[in-house]
Amino acid sequence: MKWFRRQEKHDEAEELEAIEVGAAARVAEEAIDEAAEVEPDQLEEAEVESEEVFEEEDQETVSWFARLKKGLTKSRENIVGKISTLLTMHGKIDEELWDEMEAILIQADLGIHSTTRVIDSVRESVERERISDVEQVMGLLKKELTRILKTEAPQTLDHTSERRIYLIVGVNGTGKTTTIAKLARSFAKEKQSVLLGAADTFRAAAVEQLDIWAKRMGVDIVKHERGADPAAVVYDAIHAASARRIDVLLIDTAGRLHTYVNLMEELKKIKRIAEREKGDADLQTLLVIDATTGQNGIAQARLFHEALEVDGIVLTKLDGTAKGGIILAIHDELAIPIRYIGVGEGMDDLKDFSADEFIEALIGS
Ligand SMILES: Nc1nc2c(ncn2[C@@H]2O[C@H](COP(=O)(O)OP(=O)(O)O)[C@@H](O)[C@H]2O)c(=O)[nH]1
Ligand SMILES: [Mg+2]
Repeated sequence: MKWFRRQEKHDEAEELEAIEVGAAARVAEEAIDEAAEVEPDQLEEAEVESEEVFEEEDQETVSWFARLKKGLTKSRENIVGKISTLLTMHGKIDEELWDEMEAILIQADLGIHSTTRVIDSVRESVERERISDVEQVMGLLKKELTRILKTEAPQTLDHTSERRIYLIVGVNGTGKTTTIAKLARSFAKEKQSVLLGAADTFRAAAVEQLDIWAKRMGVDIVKHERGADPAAVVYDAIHAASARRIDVLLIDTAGRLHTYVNLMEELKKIKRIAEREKGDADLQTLLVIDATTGQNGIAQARLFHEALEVDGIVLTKLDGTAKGGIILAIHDELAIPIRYIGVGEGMDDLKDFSADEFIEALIGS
């Protein structure tokens, strides 16, 4: 990775760190200067990278489960590894064991609420079933984590609807554009027609980046010049998709504007236009959250959900964190279904979320 990209990631991480419910507006305002212009070499970099990703992908035959397992390595070591060691070392079920387990789950970002739920429930099973063998605790834990991750709502999006529009929203750097590319590729593989809408008109780089992906994937894109009204792009994209009877329209949006309030107002307007113009298409708003931002991602989700009524979450970069427990906190505290998870930068590193598969990859049997 080139230095400036490392730096950029670092800056983004710091910025995300700073976004909390009360501070969101101030942070977004401070961020404006950074967002203004694009370095020309940054675009070249993006192009080279896309090619690399494709070459890599062509050679990749690794199954999704293997990718998921590999992506969750850090979290597995941090959660399961530590708990296994604890169970072995401690050797008995007592108050201290629960306290230690609680500490492990909290530092893995499950959040206080889901941690308490998990521990209470495992304890209850232990008491009810009169379990004294510490080795059985892991099995109970796995069962409880799966239970929490399974909601009554269907975990996958309704792919049966004939025409779909996905509005992809989220803070900059979370992986919106990459997710769009990954989704476009997976839908195209299923022989569905795909159109991209470049409604992040705030940064020229954003349109360019999406344009590059569109070319690589051989899908069409609707774009306007930089600074254009994103709602107008959405309007045009929806009408183009409708006229051409396109199966899936994926709309990229900005993650940073002059003020946080501006961003939400713009996104609300985009959504209003999309609702009004969608015709017989099904509209879904997907919020992209970077798993490496931890509890902060939950604060972001609350803000976006409040403004936009998000239909589902795409949790990216699970491969980059040891705190994959965030997935439980999101699920438990927000009650917004997780639709897709990303475990790498490769084009095949995004899939429908399945609770069973996730827990199997994290804990195994
Ligand atoms: N490791 C990893 N990186 C990802 C994942 N998803 C996206 N990224 C990277 O995150 C960075 C920002 O992505 P981008 O799509 O430009 O974010 P946007 O600003 O929200 O559009 C890029 O370097 C992506 O390759 C993921 O699941 N895992
Ligand atoms: Mg983007």
